[in-house]
Amino acid sequence: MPKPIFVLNGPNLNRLGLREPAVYGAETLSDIEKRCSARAHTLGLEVVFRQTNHEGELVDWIHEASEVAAAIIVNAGAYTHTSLAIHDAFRAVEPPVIEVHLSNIHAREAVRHHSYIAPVALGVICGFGATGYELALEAIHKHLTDGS
Ligand code: CA2
Repeated sequence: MPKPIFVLNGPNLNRLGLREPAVYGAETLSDIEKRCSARAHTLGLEVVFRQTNHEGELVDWIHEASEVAAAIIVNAGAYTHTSLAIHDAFRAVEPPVIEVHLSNIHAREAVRHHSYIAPVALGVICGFGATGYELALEAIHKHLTDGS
């Protein structure tokens, strides 16, 4: 059986669609999950889609993904900018990692410009809203298919 792509979401992303639509868009995380499942289906991929507000749970899921996933797409929310623990977890995994953000973190406050994940990721997609998750699936599909 082919390995799934883990799509991991961090803190507060369960609140998407409820506030700050100008920054993060109007779609809920459930809408984004549906878009990911549909896009994955067209690419012949399977997605495991999760969200947590807890740093340690995210670390546990990264460890789990390292055993069972073909790749990891991650929007770690604010932990992106703060978590050495998540950086260390990603350093130790074999599957390729793509970092996604709904907003363009580089056009926002300086504290959001640094990512602990970017140095251990294959690539970073930000600023395209929920479409970024689909772009990440396309990128990972191409990477897994031809190594690009
Ligand atoms: O742009 C992104 O995807 C972020 O990862 C979102 C995080 C933020 O801390 C990062 O700097 C960039 C925040 C997600 C919070 O989302 C909310 C949505 C609606 C209401 C409250 C929070």
